Amino acid sequence: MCGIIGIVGRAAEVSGALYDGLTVLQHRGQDAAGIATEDNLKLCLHKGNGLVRDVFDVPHMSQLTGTLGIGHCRYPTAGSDGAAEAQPFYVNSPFGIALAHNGNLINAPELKRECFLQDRRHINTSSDSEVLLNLFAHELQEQERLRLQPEHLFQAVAGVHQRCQGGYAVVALVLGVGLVAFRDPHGIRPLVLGVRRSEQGEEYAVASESVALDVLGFERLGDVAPGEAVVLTKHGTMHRQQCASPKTRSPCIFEFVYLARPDSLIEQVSVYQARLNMGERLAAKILALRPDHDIDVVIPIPDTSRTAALPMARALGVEYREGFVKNRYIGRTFIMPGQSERAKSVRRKLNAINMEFEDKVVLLVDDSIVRGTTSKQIIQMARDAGARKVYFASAAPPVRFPNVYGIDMPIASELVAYGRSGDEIEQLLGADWLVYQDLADLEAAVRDLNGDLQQFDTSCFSGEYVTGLASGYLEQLELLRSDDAKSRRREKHAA
Ligand code: PIN
Repeated sequence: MCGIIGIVGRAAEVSGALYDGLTVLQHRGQDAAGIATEDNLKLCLHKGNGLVRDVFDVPHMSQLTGTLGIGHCRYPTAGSDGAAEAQPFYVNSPFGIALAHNGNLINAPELKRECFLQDRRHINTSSDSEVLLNLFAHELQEQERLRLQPEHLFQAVAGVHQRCQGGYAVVALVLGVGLVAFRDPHGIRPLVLGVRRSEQGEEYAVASESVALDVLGFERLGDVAPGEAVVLTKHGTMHRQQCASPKTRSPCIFEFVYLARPDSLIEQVSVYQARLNMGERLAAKILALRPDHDIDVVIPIPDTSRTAALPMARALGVEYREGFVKNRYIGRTFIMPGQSERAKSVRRKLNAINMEFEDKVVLLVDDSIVRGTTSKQIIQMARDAGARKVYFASAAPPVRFPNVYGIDMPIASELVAYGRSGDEIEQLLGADWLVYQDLADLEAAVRDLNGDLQQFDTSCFSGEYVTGLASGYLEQLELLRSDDAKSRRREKHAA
């Protein structure tokens, strides 16, 4: 998962706004960041490993001149490592193109081969984003135009859609022309479009989440449609066109569970309201299973689950209390690579307030259970703090399958729910009762807010992949993504 942003401004340098936008999207990836701007046919690019605030300083920012540009913050997805794979990526031909991408191409190895054998293009990293950039560059080259019109960019995007499979939201800067933004034909990864009216005329922005538009004062025009491309010219005009044959819109449901900020709107759905709905539905399930429950108190595991825990407490007729304090200066555990580092980090990250647990039957609520390592430790912390019984509720169903569309979910064998029944997971985590949201309820929690959403990418819960998967794909992923493989790669980079 990554964050992307693109802005075509009018008067002021755009780099400050891109920087601010990236800091608002920082929750989508803390691994690396980059900004590319255009100043009179010159590409200005700076990128590196780390948080946005660490990658850019004043000298860097002052070199990022021009009124249009793109930005990226990265969360490691399949194969991404090292500063060389920070985005945006750049190719000098044709025209000069910089590109930032959120998602994952599931046919990247074949495309990489094709790029070389058919298009004579060398891909220098293992990043699928570099593949995507070269494909787009090739398709643009095929237009055989010196002066590009929006229609040529649309045709190039149509060519990309025909060759790429997977989840992708993309923003590219084509020198001398402007920006082009597009989303995969299933609309798995999010991308929104906004406008801001200045004295000089209209300014446009695209971003992974609407919260970035809000903060920069852009009015939300809506989502980029699945398969659609939006061209924002350097002269400040906007052009939109559908560039793929229609597929069933299938936004990633994990954005609503955990990835997106609650103050974002994705597919017209408030992420916050969706999480409230998840809490309502989970409480209804608990009441159906245990109408005479003995829960004394609902305690969220900060931060994401707070939104779902609030209505749960009300529906269950018990108090909502804060029982854990999180050290806000430590990053999300989800993001720390390597099992042992993760295991160590939980106690440093969370501390219990004993008085909220002493002699009580507590219902802990989390947004999801992935590896189960933190959940297990948190349950033990609740016991150590004096809880009489510890129940655990997950606002999402069991995560049993890897994600292949750009979320760095562990491989199947590292998921606690993989191949285990609810009772087995309950035992392994050490909970007195474990209750999961049902998938139908999770889908309904989002669909209730936008009836047009008939389908979601629910692959990590259901094992159903909307794009289909080539045979052997998941096995390949095991090799690439396992914690062992990751630490081997880290050692290689450190050496
Ligand atoms: C963390 C949100 N959420 C907590 C992410 C832990 C799974 N984990 C997914 C639960 S926060 S584990 O609120 O954004 O800080 O199952 O892998 O142990």
